[in-house]
Amino acid sequence: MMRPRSANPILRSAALLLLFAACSSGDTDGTDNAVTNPGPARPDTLDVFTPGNIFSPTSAEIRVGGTIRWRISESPDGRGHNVIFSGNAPGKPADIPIVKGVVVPRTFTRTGTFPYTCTIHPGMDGDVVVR
Ligand SMILES: [Cu+2]
Repeated sequence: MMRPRSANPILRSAALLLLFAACSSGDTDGTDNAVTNPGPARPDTLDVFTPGNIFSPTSAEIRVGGTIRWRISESPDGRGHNVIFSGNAPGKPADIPIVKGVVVPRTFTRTGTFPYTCTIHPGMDGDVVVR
C-alpha cells in the first residue's frame, strides 16, 4: 500500500508550476520576456545622431557583436561630419570619412571603450562602450 507521503513531491512540483505560471502571467508589458526567455544571443543595434555639432548619445553602449549606426546629417556649416577612432585597441572599427545625409554602420566584435571624434568640429567627441 502506498504511503500518503509519497504524493508530496508531486504536489510540491505542481505547486511550483502553479507559482511559476502565476508569475509568468503577471507579465503584462512584455519587458520581462528578454530576462526570463533570452533565446539566442542577439547583438544590439544603436543609432547615434548628429543634431548640430554633437554626437547623440555621446556615449553609446552595446553588446559584443552589436552595431552602431551613425546617422550623420548635414552639419550647421554644411560640411557634414566624420568619425575618427583614436588609439589602436583591438577591434577598433574603420573610421568614417566626411559624409552627410547617410547612415554608416560599424560592428564591434571586441569588448572595450572606443573613443572617437569628428575632426572637423573641435569638441565633437563620443565613445562606444562594448560590454
Ligand atoms: Cu562634425
